[in-house]
Amino acid sequence: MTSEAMTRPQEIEYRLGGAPAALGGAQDCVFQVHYGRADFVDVSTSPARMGIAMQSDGCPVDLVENWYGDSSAEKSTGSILDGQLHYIELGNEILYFGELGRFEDVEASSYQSYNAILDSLQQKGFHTLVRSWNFIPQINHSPDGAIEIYQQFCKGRALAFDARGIDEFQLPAATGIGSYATAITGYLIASKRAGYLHVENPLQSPAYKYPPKFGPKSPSFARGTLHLESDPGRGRGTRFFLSGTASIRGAETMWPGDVRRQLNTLMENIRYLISDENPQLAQQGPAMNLADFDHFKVYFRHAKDYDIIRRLLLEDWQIPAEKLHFMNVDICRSDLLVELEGCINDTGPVEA
Ligand code: 3EB
Repeated sequence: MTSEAMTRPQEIEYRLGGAPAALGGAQDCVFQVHYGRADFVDVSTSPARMGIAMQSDGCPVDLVENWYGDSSAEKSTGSILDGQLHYIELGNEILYFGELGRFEDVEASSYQSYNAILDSLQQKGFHTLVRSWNFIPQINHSPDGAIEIYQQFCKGRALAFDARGIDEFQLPAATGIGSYATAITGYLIASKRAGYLHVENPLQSPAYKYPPKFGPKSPSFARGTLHLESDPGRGRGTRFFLSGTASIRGAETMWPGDVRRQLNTLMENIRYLISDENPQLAQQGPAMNLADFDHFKVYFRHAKDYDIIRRLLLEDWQIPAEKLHFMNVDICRSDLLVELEGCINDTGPVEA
């Protein structure tokens, strides 16, 4: 057996909703994402599984992400758009996964996928978009004379939100990042529950207000989404989904070509976003800090930058090695070298 075959995948956990396991709420794993070599969808297994091709030639990726939900919640599954997208509905929570766009006609196909998801959510009564992940192959490529693939995707996605009358304050936390697949894939969660707050960062322009030089339609996402659990039977804790965060101040990329300074700037962005200095968070539950994160995913453009990024995160930012998960992929602006996202599963009780 090769040493690679003996290595076990790293694992991370997310909750669709419901009480944290620590409070004794029974939880089932209903969905798994396998970050590694290949793109695939398998709805015949339990949990349903999806693979995302995030492994470059130089940087192995073997990460399993487990999504948990209340065992007692009623479950129903199905698909939309002729099986292009699947959903798992679990009481007040829902998760969609599959193809979010095709490579032939990125804008139209992304519009179609998002439109189908938003239509399905509306029919089922899910009013709150919580978090989405969008994996976009050849993200910086401009087909002859056209805008970049990422900008085409952003346009299709934004038009779908516009068409449904979803305003900017309802946009979820998100990631939009490169991949090695042949289609745009991803997953998205939504909820019927109250207590979700989409958060912006005063250090950064809201992405949905980026000027047109970054693309004809701005990216549709919030910097983070906080959930304040107010139902005493469900734990009174908070969860925080951090969007992909890069070295952007205002709307501009800071420190092109300098990966150390980009990492420092993006970490300052995260620290400020989650701090009580952020006016949106000052009155919302317990203070959060970097040590509360359960994991970070670290996307980096150049394989050669892995060592320096890892060392800075461990030494300067004191992030424990086991919380870090690295993927060598392209990032939505060609001058961005590194981007981080993460999740806080439970910051502890909300003050009464
Ligand atoms: C940025 O701040 C970096 O298009 O869904 C981060 C998170 C980024 C989400 C998306 C893009 C997206 O603009 C890029």
